[in-house]
Amino acid sequence: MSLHAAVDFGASSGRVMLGAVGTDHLELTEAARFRNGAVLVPRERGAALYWDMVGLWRESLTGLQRVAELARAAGEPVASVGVATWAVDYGLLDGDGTLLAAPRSYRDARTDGVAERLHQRVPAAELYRRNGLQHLPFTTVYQLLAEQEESLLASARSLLLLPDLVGWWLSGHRGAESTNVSTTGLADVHTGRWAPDLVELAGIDPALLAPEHDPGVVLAGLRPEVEESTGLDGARLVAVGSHDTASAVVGVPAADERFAYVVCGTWSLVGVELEEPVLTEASLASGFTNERGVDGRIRYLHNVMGLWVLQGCLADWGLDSTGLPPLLAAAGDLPAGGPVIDVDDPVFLHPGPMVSRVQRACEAAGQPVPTERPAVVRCVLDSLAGAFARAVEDAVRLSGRDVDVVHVVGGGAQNALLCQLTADACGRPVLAGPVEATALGNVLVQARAAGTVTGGLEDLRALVAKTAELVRYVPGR
Ligand code: LFR
Repeated sequence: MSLHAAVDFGASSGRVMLGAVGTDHLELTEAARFRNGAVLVPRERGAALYWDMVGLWRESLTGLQRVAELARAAGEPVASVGVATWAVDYGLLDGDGTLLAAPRSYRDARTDGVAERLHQRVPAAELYRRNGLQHLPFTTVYQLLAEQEESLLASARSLLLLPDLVGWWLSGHRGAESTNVSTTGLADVHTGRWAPDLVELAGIDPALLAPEHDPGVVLAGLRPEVEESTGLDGARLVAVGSHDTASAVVGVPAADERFAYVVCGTWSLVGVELEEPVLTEASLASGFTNERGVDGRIRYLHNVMGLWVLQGCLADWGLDSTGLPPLLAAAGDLPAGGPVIDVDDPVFLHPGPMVSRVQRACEAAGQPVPTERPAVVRCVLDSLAGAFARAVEDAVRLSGRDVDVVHVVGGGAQNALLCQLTADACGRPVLAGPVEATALGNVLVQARAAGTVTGGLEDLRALVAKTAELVRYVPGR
């Protein structure tokens, strides 16, 4: 048995977990949970949307301190720490390693129109063949093009993706983990390594980028000051699937390869796992991405706007997630066949009032406009379930991979109405759970690096399947 700490930042909440892993044992204990969200900060040229990275760092240290206490109580040392966050965003550092500014959020409006301008120079189909990514306006390559308009790049000597930034703060190791590198648009889809031609296209000095490494590598010990403040003596930083979705896909309790997944959080990432990328025109047209998974697998998936839309509605009503259960109960009592919207429409991407955007989308589509809260919730969930089903069907059609079951992992696995609607829309059984798939994938890769568990992703997933509580939803119930 070995103990590992998982630092896991999501766009709306973060957590630090203690994982205990053995050949027949997999258990998480929550050491800290905290809210997260991008914040608008005024500037002369209009506000910009930032992540409070320093605040997240403070929460990580507090969480790691608690991890050390829990481990001491269990009488076992913590062998290692792994970090995962959302993808594409980065911090810029000067030559001294000082973070030059709070990292910008991918939802910032600075990338509006940037991709379209680049595609006039380099056709989207050509980029797709090189980097394998669906068109999302906020992919790092487009953010860097927008960054050229700002003053920060001139002083930057280093660019670190967010989990690598936290890793650098923890250990002093400067690197770039390959699952997250694959989301930047700057990497070769076949190798997962920085592609010089794509880096040039982004207009940045290649020297800003850190050397790539794969998940499972032991990177470094912790900085003495981090050891001292957390009490994590002797723990090492281990590379995990630092893109949260990559770790979550490791944590999917699939029995064999005939599965689709919905990693359902602020975003919902819907797809299959493949050995080789799919780079056809049809794949590009359907908005499918080829991101790198742990062990060199391909996460062939589509980004569905996800619970972000629901979270935005709750925020409009002044509610947090505790206000959701009664709304879900009422929404579940409404008949099927109500209004649906295209949740992938970029109008939903930026922060701001959400209910009115949902209502306008219904109106524009010539559908009944939901006014009562349960009707709005039902409209959002029906729309998400429909989008999940389309993405599963597309993934099957475009990749040729047959799928017997749809695994829903992440926070959305707790939403019974969404899971049932998803099973109904997909016409396939849904297996829901675990909620903390990202943290599980994180600690499992660390435990494998420590030698506590062995084997491929199938073996790691078998351990999740054996230890997690899963709920099965059958279509048409
Ligand atoms: C999910 C996620 C998605 C990525 C989006 C933006 O948390 O990492 O996979 O497309 O956030 O980074």
